[in-house]
Amino acid sequence: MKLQDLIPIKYPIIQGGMANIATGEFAAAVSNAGGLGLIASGGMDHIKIKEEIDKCRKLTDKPFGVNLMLMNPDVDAIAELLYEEKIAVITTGAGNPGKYLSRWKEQGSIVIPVVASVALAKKMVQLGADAIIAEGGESGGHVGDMTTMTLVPQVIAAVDVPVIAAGGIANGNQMAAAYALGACGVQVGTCLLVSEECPIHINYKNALLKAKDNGTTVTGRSQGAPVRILKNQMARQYLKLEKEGADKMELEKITLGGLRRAVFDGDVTTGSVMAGQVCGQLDEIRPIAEILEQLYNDAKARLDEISGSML
Ligand code: TUI
Repeated sequence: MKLQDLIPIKYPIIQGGMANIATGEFAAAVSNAGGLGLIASGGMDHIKIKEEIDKCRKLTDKPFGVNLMLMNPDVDAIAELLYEEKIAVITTGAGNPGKYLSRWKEQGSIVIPVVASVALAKKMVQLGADAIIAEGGESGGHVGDMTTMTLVPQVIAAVDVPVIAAGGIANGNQMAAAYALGACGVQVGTCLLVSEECPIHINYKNALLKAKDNGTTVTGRSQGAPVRILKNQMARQYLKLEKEGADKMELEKITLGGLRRAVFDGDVTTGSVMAGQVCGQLDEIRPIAEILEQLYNDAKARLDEISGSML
């Protein structure tokens, strides 16, 4: 199945959630450029999210969605808001959205949970999910243990709904690889951070452009909440403390407000600079429309090229 048959979008490309970054304005820019833009709910309460939804509606007549971050303290009120607002597409992350699914389906939302395991994918489909985003640990932010290469085919084998691949996708060859694995679309985040329209501090963008292939690390494994971020002073200190067996309180002291510090203040030294492992591939700041068009065209060209050359 084509993702464009499930959601009327030009390119089969969904924007990743990206807490504190993906505002209504940013989501509208992604949707206007031909992808599926999403308003991220991480870091916002339901009142602020309602404002972002209103803004997005003013800025685009294309479909857009909201990503519900399930660790958000205001999660129940946000879930209800998404129902009331009849949000066209709802994606979720960092947890199990099972208890909200039937309510969202009542009013016709397309529900696409982001999962990092086969077990959660199966549960979500049993509860009525329309599609699944299978996200490998190459991605930025909160991550699971599996890689995209291993997770996507195993999720596809386990469920009978369309599967979208995420994690480690920022160019046409990687998008083509996702299709080779059987995915019907991709979710991308990190490559959109270096777009002209992305509302993060310029220091955040520059840190991404400077980062090399091994520029990220995963903090928080000891706390059961692994988060992929750029290596910086904070990340090194955090990993050292984790190694020494520091407790939750001590660790939280250095990460508290870290994402906001990076996004809004441009503090890329002690801030939490969430990014995926594709950061080493990024070398310029471009308009979203150009990023999406090239991703799509290059993936098509790559798939044409290999279909004639293999075996
Ligand atoms: O959710 C994401 N990525 C995110 S959320 C986020 S906001 C944040 N801020 C500070 C600290 C932590 C998070 C930044 N990036 N991706 C989707 C995703 N979901 N990855 C992994 C999972 C996941 C993990 C465990 C989903 C479910 C789960 O367990 C569910 C269960 O039932 O056990």
